[in-house]
Amino acid sequence: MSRVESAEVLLASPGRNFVTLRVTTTDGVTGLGDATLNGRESAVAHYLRDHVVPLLIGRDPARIEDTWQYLFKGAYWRRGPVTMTAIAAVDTALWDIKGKTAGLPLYQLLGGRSRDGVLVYRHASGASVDELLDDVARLLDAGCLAVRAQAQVPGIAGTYGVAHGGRYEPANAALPEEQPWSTEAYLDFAPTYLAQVRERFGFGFHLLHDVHHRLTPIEAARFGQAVEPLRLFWMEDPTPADSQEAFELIRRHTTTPIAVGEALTSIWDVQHLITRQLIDYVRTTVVHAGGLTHLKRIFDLAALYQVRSGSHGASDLSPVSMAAAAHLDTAIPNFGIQELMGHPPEAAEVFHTGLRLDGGYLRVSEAPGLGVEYDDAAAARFAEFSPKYLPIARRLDGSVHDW
Ligand code: CS2
Ligand code: MG
Repeated sequence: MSRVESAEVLLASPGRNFVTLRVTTTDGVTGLGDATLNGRESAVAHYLRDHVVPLLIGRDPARIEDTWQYLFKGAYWRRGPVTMTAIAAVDTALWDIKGKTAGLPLYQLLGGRSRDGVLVYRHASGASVDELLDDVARLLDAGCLAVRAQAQVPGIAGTYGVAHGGRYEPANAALPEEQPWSTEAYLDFAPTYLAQVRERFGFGFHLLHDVHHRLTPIEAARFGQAVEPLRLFWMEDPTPADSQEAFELIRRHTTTPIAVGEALTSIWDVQHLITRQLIDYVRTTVVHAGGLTHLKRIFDLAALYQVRSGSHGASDLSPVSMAAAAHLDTAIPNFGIQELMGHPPEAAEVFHTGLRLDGGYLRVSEAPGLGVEYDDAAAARFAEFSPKYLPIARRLDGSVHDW
């Protein structure tokens, strides 16, 4: 019987930091899992090397559910991003191995195709409204069907999601950069530029916006009301989800759809949000919410309450995650939309994926498993790996705010 022979934690920085787990079986089959936790990469790398890899050696790679339970319940300490990212990496690698062993692309093992393509949304942003409008035009011209729009709030350097020099990478500093933030300025400004996007380009595409945890529930309710005529596909993370009940207040005031979950790591973190129908899209991901096994469990719960998936797909989720997400998105009945921020070009040298963007849809390859190859020679060219931090937001009075 096949056994896990080795598991390697691979660090590479092709344009940004990525942590990858590669599991190899005694039959010589390899599986890949993304283990990247933006700004805390080495914590997961150490967790895997010190506490998980030794437990994997000699295990039956086919026992995916059992391995998940073993790592989750066996840790005693529950949940949390480091643990759940480490478990996710193992889980994804084992699914990859199962697909390769069966000779089937992963979506086939997850129930088969529910759709031809995976609707994705791309990012448009600008340091000014004119720049944002040009960026939206660029994406719509390229055939994009869903666009997230973010513009710099005048005078507020801490505005989330604005690309500088054509690229947006949230974790880019050796120590956290501190940026000023004004909720008042954002609340006055954001609805006006979203309105300009609709005025210029109409309603024939999906428009999304990420609030990035910056508002209180009542502020979020006000924002949701203000943008109702613009018919957003969603407002994302309107308030931090540390309290799931907080969304009851927002829901009472606005019909703007809500998406939450990119920073949440387990089914229990979204249980109330889903079962009370406080959100419309759940943004948990393969890499941070315990892998395909656990994410499918979350999406199955969501399906009972007419909540759809809308997985996080920022550049800090590696191409391995994007491939795994696209397979799950292809298979589940209650798929909503998939974020596709894209990666620095160097990442494609290390991760060869068969993913294809076709107009506004992402299509998975028919290669067995995830369909991703890790190029060790290319990774060696990007071996320099140093900690990078996300910024920190401070209100104008100097106190720390949610970034
Ligand atoms: C985000 C991310 O893509 C998104 O919606 O909110 O940019 C997020 O800030 C990063 O993934 C944090 O690592
Ligand atoms: Mg977000």
